[in-house]
Amino acid sequence: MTYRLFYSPGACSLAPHIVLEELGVPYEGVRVVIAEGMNQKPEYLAVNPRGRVPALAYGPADSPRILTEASAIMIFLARSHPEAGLLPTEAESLARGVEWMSWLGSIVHQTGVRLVLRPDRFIADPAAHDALKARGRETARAAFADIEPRLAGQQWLLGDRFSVVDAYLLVFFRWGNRLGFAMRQDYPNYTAIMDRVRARPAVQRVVADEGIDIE
Ligand SMILES: N[C@@H](CCC(=O)N[C@@H](CS)C(=O)NCC(=O)O)C(=O)O
Repeated sequence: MTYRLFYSPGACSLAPHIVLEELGVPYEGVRVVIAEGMNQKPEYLAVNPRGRVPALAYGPADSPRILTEASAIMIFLARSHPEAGLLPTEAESLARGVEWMSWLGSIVHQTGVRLVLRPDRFIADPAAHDALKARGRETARAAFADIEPRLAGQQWLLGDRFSVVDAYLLVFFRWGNRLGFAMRQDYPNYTAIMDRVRARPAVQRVVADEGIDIE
């Protein structure tokens, strides 16, 4: 079985993309470039009617199953390939990982970064966009301030082993830079972990493949 990951360069799909590469399993990356509106084309809506990335196709080639939501895809992949150790199995550590991914994927992504990058998705009237962007920036700033002390002295987010949550954190680190936050200067604990993530060969391959910059 070959996985197929539908992704857009630099989107939250970067995290499951990294996870697939880390696992070393066969997969095909299918580019669905949001900036070109490909996520709203009928071909992609047939895959994910919600019109968002990521989506993962798996199972029989002639009748694949589709899984959406970055955190669900990462949990599925990590648990399907437990030998890679990309997610803890012990109850509290696993719950910590899910706690992080839920918060990142809801509050930080949808009510922070998305408000800044896609205010049109919330209110069509351009007159409202500056206020939405300002609100999103404040949410993102508060999130980075929340993340930073929690990472003090940590080798990786969940302790002594790289996990899917570290891959997910890279998405937000990159977005922070895109939003003009001085990530390296203001969030040294966060940056130290991200430097370790970025040094991983699998991460370097995915960043090159997507053709993106992190900073
Ligand atoms: N809750 C979803 C959010 C997915 C999402 O919002 N993806 C963005 C890219 S980061 C997207 O597809 N945006 C397309 C659009 O808004 O048109 C997840 O965590 O996977």
